[in-house]
Amino acid sequence: MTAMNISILLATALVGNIYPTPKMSCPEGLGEEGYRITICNVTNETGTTHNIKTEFNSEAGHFYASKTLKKLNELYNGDLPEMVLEDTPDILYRGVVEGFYGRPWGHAARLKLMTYMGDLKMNTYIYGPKDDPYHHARWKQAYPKTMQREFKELLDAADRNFVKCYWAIHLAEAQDSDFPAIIEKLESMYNIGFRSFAVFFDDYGSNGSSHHAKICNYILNEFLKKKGDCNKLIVCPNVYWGNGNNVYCKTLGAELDPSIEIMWTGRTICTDIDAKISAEVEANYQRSPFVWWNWPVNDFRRSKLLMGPTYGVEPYKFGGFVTNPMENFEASKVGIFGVADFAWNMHAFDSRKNWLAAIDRLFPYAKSAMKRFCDHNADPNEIGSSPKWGWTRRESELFLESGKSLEDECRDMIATARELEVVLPDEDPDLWREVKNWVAMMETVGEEGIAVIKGDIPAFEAARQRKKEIGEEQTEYFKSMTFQHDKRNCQPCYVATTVIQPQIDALAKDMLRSRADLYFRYYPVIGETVGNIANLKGAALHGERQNRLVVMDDVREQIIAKPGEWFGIKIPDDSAISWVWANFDTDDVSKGKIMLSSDGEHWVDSKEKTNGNGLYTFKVDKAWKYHYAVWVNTSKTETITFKIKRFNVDL
Ligand code: 14T
Repeated sequence: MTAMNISILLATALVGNIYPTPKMSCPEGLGEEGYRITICNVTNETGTTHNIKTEFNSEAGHFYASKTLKKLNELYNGDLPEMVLEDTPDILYRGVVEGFYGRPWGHAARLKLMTYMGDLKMNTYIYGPKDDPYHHARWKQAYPKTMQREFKELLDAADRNFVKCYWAIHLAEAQDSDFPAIIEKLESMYNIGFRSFAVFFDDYGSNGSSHHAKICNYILNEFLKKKGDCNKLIVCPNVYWGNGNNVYCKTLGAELDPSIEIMWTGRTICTDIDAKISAEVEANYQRSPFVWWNWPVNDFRRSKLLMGPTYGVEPYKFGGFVTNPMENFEASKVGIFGVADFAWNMHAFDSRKNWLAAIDRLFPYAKSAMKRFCDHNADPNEIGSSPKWGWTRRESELFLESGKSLEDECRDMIATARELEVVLPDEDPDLWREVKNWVAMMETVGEEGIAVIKGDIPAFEAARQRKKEIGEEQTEYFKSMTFQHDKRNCQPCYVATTVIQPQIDALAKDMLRSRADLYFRYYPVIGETVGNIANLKGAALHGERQNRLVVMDDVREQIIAKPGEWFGIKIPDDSAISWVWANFDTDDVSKGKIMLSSDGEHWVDSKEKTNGNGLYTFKVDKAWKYHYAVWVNTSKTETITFKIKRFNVDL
């Protein structure tokens, strides 16, 4: 057979069926990990013989060719068509960084991950869970014997799947005097069998980039080069987000040996990534960014599972691309599937197709149920929180596109949850252990929805009670863990917070309008705007609660305050103000005053001044039990005009 380009027909058959999506042809060559499969069919009286030739430049290429061939065989039921298929990855380092806070995955999960990564042609795993004391807090200590044994097994599994298994050491607090201890620890990891090393400096005390560069260059020259059989050193800097246009990043970029990779999470810590900022970072780092993508990690909001589609990264020539996943390993497979596909073939990446294919492949026993489940578990922003930590992900898209009524969807949520409650414990016990409270929550949200649609107050209250119990069970589970950071973020669990729950809440509020006692039980007013300024009224200005804050954010109206007019925030009697932050667009507000009160009748002058730029910020002694903080126009004659950038009080 003469070499030919794969036909459009064949391309259509493969795209969306084989993951990561093959390239079909590689005009620039196969590269290190690429492969070529040539199938030539000979038919005679006895039948058809498939002559299959595979070409590659490395054992990894061979491994990937065999993975694709296996899939082709499944797809065509053994009856392979003639083809020349060329395929090579876009990104050299593709994989997973176990870099989250909270309970580390554990050995069994990691072993499964190696096979999963091999299947998805990912080649890089970086071990660096924050709560492994031997990685961070007590890095100088050697691992206990059992963990050493587990690492050996993990390294074997990684080898079998052509995964480079990195061990990361967290050295944010290391000093020059620690150099011998660093080498000693790396030596012990080398002896266990590691040949790939990373150094992290994130989130803890910084000694500055020159010092960080010095440590890494030292490790490179005094350890890795001397060993001679290790992979590239990967570094996570202390400032790992932003465009790199700062002294820390530029110095690191200039002083770090050019062979060392520098990690980067995007413009912020959890974020979409566009090509423009990637190019800026490349210039400042003096090398292409190695992306540590904080998706689908949920350590900052453990109440939500992030199982929605992968999207939001613009193609770029990245040095590497690894996903930081959830502590829920099984649930993370959906996101890992997306990242694997993107990192292999960025331009062909189809977020929706990839997501649906991931669910079909991962959960063949409950395809449509799991689609609904993932659909409603996608956005990290729980009820009452704001997206300032963790960006917004689209949630409940399949529902929105379906044009179904809320009632129908609620019924399906109930039915789906009941199906999963029956199927998952047998079919996928590991997944079941991770998600069972979220499944129960989906059922209960459905029940709450049906109740409010019918105007059935007792059923609504029963659903609310059950939600509380499920949430408490999840909180207890988090509390029972023994890891350092698990204690910090013990949250309940939430489902469908972005699309479904707000619709239910709106109906519930309508239903409870004539029942003030119930209304305020389920929808307590946590902070409210008070005052007498004519154009500062209305529900839009009600203080929104964000954890311990009551906030008026980004009020758009121009406020016109005549002499004696005032506005501010009132919080309930059972709490007390501990901090006031009032930020205005003009310092004209300094002609007025911030006043405090416990009862709304007796007022004290806070005597606080602005910073000269329209910002008041000061601490309040909680013992005074102030429930009001307001700004008053105390001038006798002058009308003061301003906008509120933000006015918040801490409880
Ligand atoms: F090093 C990094 F690239 C990075 O992302 N570090 C941590 C990471 O371990 C964590 O999983 C991730 C998502 O929460 O974000 C970083 O951790 C932070 C960063 C913060 F600014 C945790 C809390 C913060 F306030």
